[in-house]
Amino acid sequence: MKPDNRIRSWEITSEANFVSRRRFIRDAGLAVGAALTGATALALPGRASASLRDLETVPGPFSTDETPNSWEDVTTYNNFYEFGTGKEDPYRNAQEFVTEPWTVKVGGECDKPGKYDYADIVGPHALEDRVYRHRCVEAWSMVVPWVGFPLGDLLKRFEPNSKAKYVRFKTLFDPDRMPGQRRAVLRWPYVEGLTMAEAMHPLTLMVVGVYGKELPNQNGAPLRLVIPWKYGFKGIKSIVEIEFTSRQPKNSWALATPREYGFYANVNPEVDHPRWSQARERRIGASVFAEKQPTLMFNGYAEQVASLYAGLDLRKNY
Ligand SMILES: Nc1nc2c(c(=O)[nH]1)N[C@H]1C(S)=C(S)[C@@H](COP(=O)(O)O)O[C@H]1N2
Ligand SMILES: [Mo]
Repeated sequence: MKPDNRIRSWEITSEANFVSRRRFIRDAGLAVGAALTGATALALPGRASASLRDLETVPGPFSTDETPNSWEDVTTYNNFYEFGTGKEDPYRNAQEFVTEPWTVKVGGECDKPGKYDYADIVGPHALEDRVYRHRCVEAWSMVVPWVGFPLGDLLKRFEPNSKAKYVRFKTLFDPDRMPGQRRAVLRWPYVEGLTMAEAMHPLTLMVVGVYGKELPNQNGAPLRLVIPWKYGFKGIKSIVEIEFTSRQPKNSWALATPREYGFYANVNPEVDHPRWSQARERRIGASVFAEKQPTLMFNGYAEQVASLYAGLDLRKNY
């Protein structure tokens, strides 16, 4: 598997920047440093990367060669409403979240339903490094070096039957452990869904880590989805349930605001959100003087996924 001294692409780019940026911030003072780098939350307390386990990984396909965002961008600028609605809230509020033991209930239209613990879910799969573009519906983006394995390889093990047309995912519901769930900002638990074709697509990842380390809580520990051609909200975090269904499942953002968010949520610069344009995006961590950059059809993964939507009206099916 991975030789111990293998250097991954980001280790010579972002991690090096990360170290020098920290030194710079320490020397220059937080306010000045944060203003110049566009970085956020650099002085917040929390679990350092050093306390997260290193994962044994192999290089995976489909990685972009764009420079990954820093560890700090990826782990302090998050959306995870179970831990608050502010971008730094997940980092501040998820540190004490305990993800061991972790059980996933699998059911619906399949021949191998059951309760599987984390080791059952992850154990048989080789963990891959995949650097993906990550585009939030709020018109910002990052580049993230995820660690995971193809979701389809996992789903096949549960032997979905011929009635399985969709897969539905559910996040943990536990307001004692997820303080954001004490407020009705969304209907809890968070739910998401994919068509079987989307779920089985080789780009779709079950993610267990980032930057070669196990997933920090704020990024959706211990298991979350990443579907890189869709808006970030499809990437449901802290998954405890997987269900194969014959009918299109509801998803949290479409339930909350159906006029604004649909089931598909494919990144599409030509279909605006009712309240803002989706044509351009702000790259987190870029200079505060940088221009927004153009958003790419299917977030730049059109070659791989456009055929999934042949004949579908993407304006209606947003
Ligand atoms: N359970 C759950 N999953 C979630 C969210 C959430 O609030 N709750 N936010 C989504 C949104 S809007 C985005 S952009 C991504 C953010 O992932 P990141 O914080 O790892 O960048 O997580 C998605 N998954
Ligand atoms: Mo998002």
